[in-house]
Amino acid sequence: MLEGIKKAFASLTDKIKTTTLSESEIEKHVESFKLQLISNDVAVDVAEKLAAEVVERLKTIKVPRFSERREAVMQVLEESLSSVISEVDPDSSFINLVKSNYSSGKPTVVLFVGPNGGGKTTSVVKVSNYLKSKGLSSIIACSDTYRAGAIEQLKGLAERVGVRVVSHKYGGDPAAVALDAIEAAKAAKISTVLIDTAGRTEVDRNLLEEMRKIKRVSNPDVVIYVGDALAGNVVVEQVKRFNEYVGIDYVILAKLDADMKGGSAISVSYMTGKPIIFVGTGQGLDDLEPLDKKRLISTVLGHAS
Ligand SMILES: Nc1nc2c(ncn2[C@@H]2O[C@H](COP(=O)(O)OP(=O)(O)OP(=O)(O)O)[C@@H](O)[C@H]2O)c(=O)[nH]1
Ligand SMILES: [Mg+2]
Repeated sequence: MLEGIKKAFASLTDKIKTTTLSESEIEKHVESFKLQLISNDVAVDVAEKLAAEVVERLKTIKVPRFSERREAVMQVLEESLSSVISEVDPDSSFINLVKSNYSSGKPTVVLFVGPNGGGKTTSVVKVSNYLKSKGLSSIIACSDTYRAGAIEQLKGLAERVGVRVVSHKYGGDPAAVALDAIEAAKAAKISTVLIDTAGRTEVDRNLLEEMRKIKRVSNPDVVIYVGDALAGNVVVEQVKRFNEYVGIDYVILAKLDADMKGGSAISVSYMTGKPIIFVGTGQGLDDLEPLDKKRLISTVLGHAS
């Protein structure tokens, strides 16, 4: 996982940790570091910002001894990475919102959107499972009435975590399914309604209009974009477009476990202003984790705990 960017950071550290280098030597090494980041799907703006910060901060390091210099370099890289990644703690944001809505008698409505095959349906069920682990109930609306097999897939996954799915027929109105699920949640005092939707691309006008309609009708408290880490730079562009169309609050980056490069995890929050709330770390329904910024940075810098 994340081998590409790990390598970029490791080779930069190797080159600059041992001796005190001239400014032009540092700049040369950082330039090749920047290109390595870009080739591992780090957005160009983010790679440039990281490179500029690293150069700036390295100039201020004046420690002659090897071990101290290595530590100082690591700290520079850590701080630079930290300035571009933004996390949000699901427990203090999302879970707290669910709890406070519940205590005032209303369900929290969460709308999941994203491109085809990004990981929405799996992530919806994972989030339901996560809520369950916090003692919170949920119901899922199958608002993908479009793709063949979508209802059966969702029901099959939901059964594994014991959560109820509200569905209509294929070809039905996805917004009506969402409304039904919201009514069912109110009647049964269920704390959260998770709305799974059909995959769509940012160029498909009809499906984008439909997504807007689902949002208008269901009036969600939270909108989550689910994207595929393997899509790299494409994720950044898609989050921006989806945000323009429907407005999103958080990103779930699925399939991080399979991502050999790592650029989207580093770039997406900085480029879009939307924090990553969870990352998908496998196909199992427990494979969902809050983005732990410290751990991500440790992993990238190769001293994971
Ligand atoms: N390795 C890995 N696979 C994942 C992860 N999340 C989802 N997948 C797999 O990705 C594939 C697509 O996932 P879905 O949840 O069906 O994606 P979707 O966005 O609902 O797809 P559509 O409804 O067709 O748009 C499935 O085979 C999932 O098992 C993850 O975090 N890691
Ligand atoms: Mg789906």
